[in-house]
Amino acid sequence: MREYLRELNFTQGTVLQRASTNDEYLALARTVRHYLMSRWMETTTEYYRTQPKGVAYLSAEFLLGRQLGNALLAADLTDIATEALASLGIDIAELAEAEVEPGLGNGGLGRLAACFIDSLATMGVPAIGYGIRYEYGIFRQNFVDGRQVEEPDHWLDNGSPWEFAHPEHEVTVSFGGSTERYTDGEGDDAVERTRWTPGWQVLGVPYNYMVPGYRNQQVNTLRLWSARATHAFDLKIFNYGDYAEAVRAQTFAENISKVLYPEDSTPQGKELRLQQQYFFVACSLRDFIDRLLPGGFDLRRLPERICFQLNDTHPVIAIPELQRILVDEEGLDWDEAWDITRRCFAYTCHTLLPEALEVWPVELLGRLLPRHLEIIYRINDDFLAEVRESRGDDELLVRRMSIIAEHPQRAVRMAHLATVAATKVNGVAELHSQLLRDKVLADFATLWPEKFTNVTNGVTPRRFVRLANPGLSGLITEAIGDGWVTDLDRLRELEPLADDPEFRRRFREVKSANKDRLVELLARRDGIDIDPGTMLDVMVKRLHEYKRQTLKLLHVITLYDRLRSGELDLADTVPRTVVFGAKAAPGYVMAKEIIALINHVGAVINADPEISRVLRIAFPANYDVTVAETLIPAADLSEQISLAGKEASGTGNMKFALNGALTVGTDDGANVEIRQLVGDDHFFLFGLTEPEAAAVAEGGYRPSAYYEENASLRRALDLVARGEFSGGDRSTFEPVVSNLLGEDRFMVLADYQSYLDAQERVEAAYRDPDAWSRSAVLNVARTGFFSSDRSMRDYLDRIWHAERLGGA
Ligand code: 26W
Repeated sequence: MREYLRELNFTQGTVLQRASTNDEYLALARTVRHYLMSRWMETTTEYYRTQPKGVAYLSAEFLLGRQLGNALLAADLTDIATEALASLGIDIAELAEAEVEPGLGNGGLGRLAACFIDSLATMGVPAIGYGIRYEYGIFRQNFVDGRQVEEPDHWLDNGSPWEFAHPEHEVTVSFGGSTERYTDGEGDDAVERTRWTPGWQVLGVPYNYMVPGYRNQQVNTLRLWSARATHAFDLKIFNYGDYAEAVRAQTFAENISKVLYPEDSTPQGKELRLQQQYFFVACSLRDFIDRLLPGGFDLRRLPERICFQLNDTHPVIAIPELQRILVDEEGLDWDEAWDITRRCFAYTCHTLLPEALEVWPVELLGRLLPRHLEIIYRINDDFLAEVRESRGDDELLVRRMSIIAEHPQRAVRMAHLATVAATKVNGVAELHSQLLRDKVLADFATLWPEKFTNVTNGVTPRRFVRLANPGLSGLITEAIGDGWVTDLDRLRELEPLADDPEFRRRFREVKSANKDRLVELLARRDGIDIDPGTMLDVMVKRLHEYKRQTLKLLHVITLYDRLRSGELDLADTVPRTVVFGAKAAPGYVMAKEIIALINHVGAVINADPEISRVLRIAFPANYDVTVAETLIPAADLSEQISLAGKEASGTGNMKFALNGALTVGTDDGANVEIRQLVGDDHFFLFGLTEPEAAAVAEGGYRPSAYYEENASLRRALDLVARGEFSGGDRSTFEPVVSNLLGEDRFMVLADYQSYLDAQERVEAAYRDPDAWSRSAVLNVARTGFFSSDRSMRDYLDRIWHAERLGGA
């Protein structure tokens, strides 16, 4: 308390009586930060002193969510802080609302990185996260006439108490220019080398964030890079007297870390994005070599000290960068350097969609990073020679496997580069890893079967159960003690309690209180009115055609249609609230149309006085980590309905199951493993399997056939086509309808009937609250496997072979 007041007075420069909520928030954040500081320094010194093998998680995205609650929890200060503030008349919950979450990621991949660094700290693994400190994170979503409008995310505006800038540790990063061969040394010692003369440079300033382990005295570091203009550069121009040009140059440099690209799954091939990727990776490698290794360290031993984990292809340019450092700067010969480079990297693939695999046009890469392009060519030449040697002169195979694509333009396939270089390549769920081996990277898996492995994703139980669901956490702890927070397998001990009527009753009480919290949030935040007495049916994730929000919507429209026609009896229908949360990439036209359609359908249904008693749609704008934390614990039903073979893993699916929602889902991604663990009786499976979907596609899929044969599907689509949800205008949603009827790349129509049947089973099950809550409790008890702590153990065993210090 004394600490808090001191922060308020001396750092915030205000007094209790006049402090704003933001002042109060900042003061508390600084107090907690102060408390964690000595542990942070100790952890860092300990790593430096013992020089263990560690992990550097390279990721263009870290979707952290709010920091305060997590820091208080990790430091075990929540109760003390709550009481102390209460005695000053301050409501800690209100103060926590002042924090703007750092939205430095798009979705699953960025949130996964955040879960992983939490687990690494909690497990005492020597690890550092490296990424970009975007000045603007993921855009804020607004709806105007039901259509998505993007606004910039000024997350730094009110100050960011969790970061520590270290301009004195700036790193210089070079771009452009040209390369030349030269002879180094004389006579017998002479060797041919390459010199890169860059065209321009920028500085990277590191910002450190604490990553506190859960009550274990460990605090790891997340280091995010911010771009600055070089001093020399602008000084020179200033001296020429061109002030405006100097300022322009500065802006140009600082643009690199200005904004997170909101594209998810469809890389745009933009130059600035490649600049971002090389920028953060070059800073991170330099930083690791110069600052985390002792002076004079022999880089030939680098693989003994570090594994650089590549979070998708975004940081893959690190591979030629390390090779360049070893060959051009350290003077190692190519083969020795390549052997070292290969042993330092591992690659995680997060997708199955061919269009999500990044490629960089040779023209662009060569202009921005001429030396790296040469290195990539050499890597490719050596690699293709290896392929020819082991597989004979199969030119088709060579062309398929080449790091360089020739069509539609010459381009570097980053996934191939990563696969060739990495010690290990992993997918993010069993099915996904299998499909990587069998399809996406099949040629590589044939050549190097031992390179491929799986690590099923996980989520941190600290944020997504302990913090987000205090009610359920209390109930669990009362039953089995609090060891589950760092050992989630112990949730198994709850299994017998699923048969205890009293435990189930209390579980329902918790769920119902969580719904009340959500109702309150949606009313306050969005002015949305929902009934906590209804089944809460939730689909939250990025808007993408493969995730099939339209399938959910067709179900809703069918319910509406049947209720209206009297085919379904209002009095005998299980009341539901269908909640959507989804951002669309700003350039993804179809996704934005689907958002508009959801909102328009919602407006019509919610305005119907009769039907809205049993069916409502809620689509709060700007779904983010903060909303997820209130929404997920309140959910009854979790929608995981991607076309089988398209969702690499999903991680929302895990969060819902762990919070006692039942899943209606396809046999896709980690759904497969969830269903295996919870059992078929507690999971609503529907839809084509991956091999079935592949066979349908092979045989020539005709969506219109389903339309013609299925009357209720026809009625639902016709309602949209006739303008029922667009004030009679038939043109508004014509693109959505004709896409479904004409192409339907993700087989929404093929799975429609199966989905409807599954939803009937859902409804029947929900009518028996006691049986439903039994299933819900079993979902919690049986999904401890999905802790990101377990994911980290798998990475340690299968990929990193790093050591653990202390830790839980
Ligand atoms: C713009 C280029 C680009 C390409 C791909 C940006 C982002 C991506 C990612 C691979 C998209 C992504 O977030 N993938 C998701 O990763 C999650 C964590 O592993 C999985 O759970 C999701 O299934 C997968 O879609």
